[in-house]
Amino acid sequence: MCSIILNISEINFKISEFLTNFYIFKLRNVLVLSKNILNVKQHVFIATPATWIEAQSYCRTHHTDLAMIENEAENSAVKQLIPVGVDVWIGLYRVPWSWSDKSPSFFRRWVSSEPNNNGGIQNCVWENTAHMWGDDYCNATKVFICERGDY
Ligand SMILES: [Ca+2]
Repeated sequence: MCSIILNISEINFKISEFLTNFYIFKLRNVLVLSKNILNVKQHVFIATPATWIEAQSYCRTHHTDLAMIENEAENSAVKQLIPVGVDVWIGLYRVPWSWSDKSPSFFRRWVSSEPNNNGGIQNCVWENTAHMWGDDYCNATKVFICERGDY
């Protein structure tokens, strides 16, 4: 039988070493511990403007769903696809804030003035080229980001 006794400062060092060598993030409903920032989803920019519902339908037919952004790595991957000055639909909607597949949303990245729910009916979410988010009318037409992935 072998045991290792560490004092508190050694334990703190081990924990900080652990945290700098691993990433912890939520993927769907699972907490993932990884040596690398995983991005198992592939994101696809769709340049044809559509309402949020039309965009969701298109993504589900041709890919997996509208982009559901659950961590900083996924937000960066999506941002890289957005043309400068363009807002895109992502798969987030209100009541309460949920992803397109009805999973709860924990990661958010709102513009400081958003969500303002203008008129009380801005229930769908766009992302801009600064990868910040806002709400808008779901029947507004925007280009959009689909995702596909095995999860
Ligand atoms: Ca708004």
